[in-house]
Amino acid sequence: MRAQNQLLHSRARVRPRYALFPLEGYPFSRLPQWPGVEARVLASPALGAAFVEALIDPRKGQGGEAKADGRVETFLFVVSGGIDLAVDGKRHTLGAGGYALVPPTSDYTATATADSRLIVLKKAYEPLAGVTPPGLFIGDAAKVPATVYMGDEGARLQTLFPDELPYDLAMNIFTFETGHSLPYVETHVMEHGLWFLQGKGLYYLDDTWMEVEQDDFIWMGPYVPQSFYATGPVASKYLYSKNVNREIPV
Ligand code: UGY
Ligand code: MN
Repeated sequence: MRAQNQLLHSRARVRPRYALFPLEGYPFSRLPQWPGVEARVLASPALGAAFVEALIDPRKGQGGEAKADGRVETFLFVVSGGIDLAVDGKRHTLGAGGYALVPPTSDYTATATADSRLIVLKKAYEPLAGVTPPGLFIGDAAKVPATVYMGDEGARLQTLFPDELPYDLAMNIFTFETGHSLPYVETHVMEHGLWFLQGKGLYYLDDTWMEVEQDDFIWMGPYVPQSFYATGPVASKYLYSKNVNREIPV
């Protein structure tokens, strides 16, 4: 934070179709679902996103809970620390890199087992006629294979859920070694909420290259041209969401 008599500058950008927030300068708020916990709502319909994504920083012993509403699915990812997650009364222990997709039909309670940082994303589940919605999915990013992306050994993609019709949401982790990049500027109807887990680089958003680093958040709305290259010195890693496997309503 700068002294009150110093000039201010920020990398924060909020545009109609994308946004970039460095964590510094993002004050926390309180959410009733996470009593007393520091929370930052990174993406929301107020921004233009069709989902809500929050950075949740529970101290040891703090937590949150939600009752099934039959409409909203919740993705929880442990960036650091750990949580005990009880879903419909059954307990699961998640350490750093642990994650869960809780279906709209389940209650959950999360309790931090250490001072922790979580990414929590909520999305209205889009049912598909004739397809059974997925049940609870629990995983550990350390155990998800990192596949070579488009022939580049220095760009690896982990898909945290099966890419199958029951799932209307993909959560992926991209890892780029220094100097590696997406192979083109991509433009697509799907939107992304992106949490930059590690490293630094340049992100192309709409028509401009922007510096990004660990603890930045990016929202990319539908059709925003996007690309990335990693500048190091450590590998860059980001966790991002994508709406998938559904027709686009007209
Ligand atoms: O899956 C994706 O659309 C991914 N290639 N986009 C991104 O990393 N910005
Ligand atoms: Mn993309």
